[in-house]
Amino acid sequence: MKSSGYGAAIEWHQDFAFYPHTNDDVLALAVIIDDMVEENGPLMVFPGSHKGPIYDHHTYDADGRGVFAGGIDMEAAGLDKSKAVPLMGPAGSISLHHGRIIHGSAQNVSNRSRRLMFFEMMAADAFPIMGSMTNFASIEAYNDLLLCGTPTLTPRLTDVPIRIPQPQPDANKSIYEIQKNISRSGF
Ligand SMILES: O=C(O)CCC(=O)C(=O)O
Repeated sequence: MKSSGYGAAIEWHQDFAFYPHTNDDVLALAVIIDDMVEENGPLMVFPGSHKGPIYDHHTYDADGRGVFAGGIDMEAAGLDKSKAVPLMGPAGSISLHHGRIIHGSAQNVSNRSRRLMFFEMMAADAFPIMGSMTNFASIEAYNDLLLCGTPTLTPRLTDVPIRIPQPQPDANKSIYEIQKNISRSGF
């Protein structure tokens, strides 16, 4: 949610960097609650970037010690943000983005709010390796969340790029808080 006038930017990142899975059949569905226009900080994506690498999402101190900061240093990564496209539409629309796609959103500089509700989902056989934001109490609790398909105890392992999001700054923080550790904003 971004309030009118000051809702903060979400720095460029890949969801898969937060929660690598055994395969990349992982996506996020966003329900657009307020009309999404250029001025209120729409979600922006780099088309095709879900087929590329997982970029470094760490920030480093003077001694080179890194901490997961949940965002990409765009300059260091050689990424040009003019290549990103906004996902806009009237309230009630949805957007879908792949877990590996580079995305982010600028500050809300308009006089209207910007609310999006995300549902993040994966194939039944894509198991989190680390960093899942949902704590599953048991395999039954995990299976209860299946929308379709068959529960399995056999993860599908595919050749996907992975980085481990460790060390974490602190447990149970929102993306806004995690990204406060980023040394250089991409917006
Ligand atoms: O709210 C946004 O603009 C993006 C949020 C996002 O990318 C995330 O929570 O992973």
